[in-house]
Amino acid sequence: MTTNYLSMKHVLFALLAGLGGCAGPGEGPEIWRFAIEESRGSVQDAYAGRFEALIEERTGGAVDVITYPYGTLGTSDQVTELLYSGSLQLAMASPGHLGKLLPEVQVFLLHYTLPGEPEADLAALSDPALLAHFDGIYARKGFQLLSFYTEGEMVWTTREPVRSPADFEGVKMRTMTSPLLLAAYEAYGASPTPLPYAEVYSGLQLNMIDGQVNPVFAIEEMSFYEVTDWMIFPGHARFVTSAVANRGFYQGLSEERRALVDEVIDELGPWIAGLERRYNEERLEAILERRPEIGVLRLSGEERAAFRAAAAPVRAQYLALAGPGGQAALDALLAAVDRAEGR
Ligand code: 6CS
Repeated sequence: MTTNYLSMKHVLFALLAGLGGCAGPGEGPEIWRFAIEESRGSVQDAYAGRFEALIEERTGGAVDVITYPYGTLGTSDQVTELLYSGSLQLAMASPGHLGKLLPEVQVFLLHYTLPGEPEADLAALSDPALLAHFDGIYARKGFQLLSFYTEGEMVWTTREPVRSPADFEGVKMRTMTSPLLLAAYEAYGASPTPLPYAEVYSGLQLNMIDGQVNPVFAIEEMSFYEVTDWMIFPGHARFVTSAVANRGFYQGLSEERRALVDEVIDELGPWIAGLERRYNEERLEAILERRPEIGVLRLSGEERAAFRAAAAPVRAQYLALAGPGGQAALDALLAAVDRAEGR
C-alpha cells in the first residue's frame, strides 16, 4: 500500500488553509466542512458524499459541503479535536476511538450485544430514545449526535486460523484506541495492541502485530488482505460509527436548515445499510480474486458460543470503565435492541 497517511503537517496545513472559515452572507455559498475517518471509496465516504449531494441539491447550492477523507486532517482523534474547536462543522466519530473522550460510547464495542443482522441493527441504532440518550452524552463535549449506523461485520484477519479463544494466545491483535477494546481482546487471551488506522498496514507488514479486526470493505481498501493469511467471521460484532455535528454549529442553524439536516440524515439510515452490505460482499469477492489462497473461516455455532462465554465478563469491565453513566447507557442500548427485535 503506497498511501502516505498522517502527519501533524496535514493538520497544520488544514488550519492554515482556513478550516472553519464559513463564507458569510453575500460572499458565496455557506461552507460546511465534513471530515471522515476513512478513505475515498469507503462506507463513510459514501455516506458523506450522499449527504453532500442532498444538502447541496436541496439548498439550491446555497450550502457547499466539502468532505475530507482520512489522512487529510489527521487521525480520528485529531478530527474530533477539529470538530470540537468548530474548525469542522461535521465529522464521523467511531466509538472505537471516541471512548477515550466519552467512555459510555464504548457500549457499542461490547461483543454479542447488537442483534447482528443489518435491519435489526439499523432499527436499534436509529431508535429515538437511544439517540436522545446518547445526544446528552455527546453534548458534554460540544457535539450534536446526528446518527449511529453500522459498516459491516467485524472480521479478524490473522496469520493462523482462530477457532477458539485458546488459538488467540500470544496473538498481537491491533485494536482501535478505545480502552474497552483491550479488555475485549484480553478476555479472549489475545495481546491487544491499540493503533491508529493509518499504522495498521505497516504494523502487519513489519510483524509488529499479527492481526487486526475490521469490516471486509476496510480490509480491501486499506490493503490489509495483502498482509494476512486468514479472514475469520466470528459473528461477534459489527462496526458502529456516528455522524456528528459541532453542537454550536447545529444549534445555530435556522430551523429550516436544521430540519433539512435531520431529513437527510433520516434518509441516509436505510440507504447506507443497503450500501454497506453491497460493499462488503463485492469487496470480499475482489479480495479472493486477488489472493485466492486466503483462508476464509466462518465460525460454527459451537465455536461462537466459546467466544460468547469468554466475552461475558467484559460487560462488568465496561461498567467500571464507563463511569457513572455506564449502566444507563447500557440499559438504553439493551432497551433499543429489545424494541428492534420486537420484545
Ligand atoms: O480500524 C479503524 O481504526 C477504522 N476502521 C474503520 C472501518 N473505520 C474508521 C476507523 O478509524
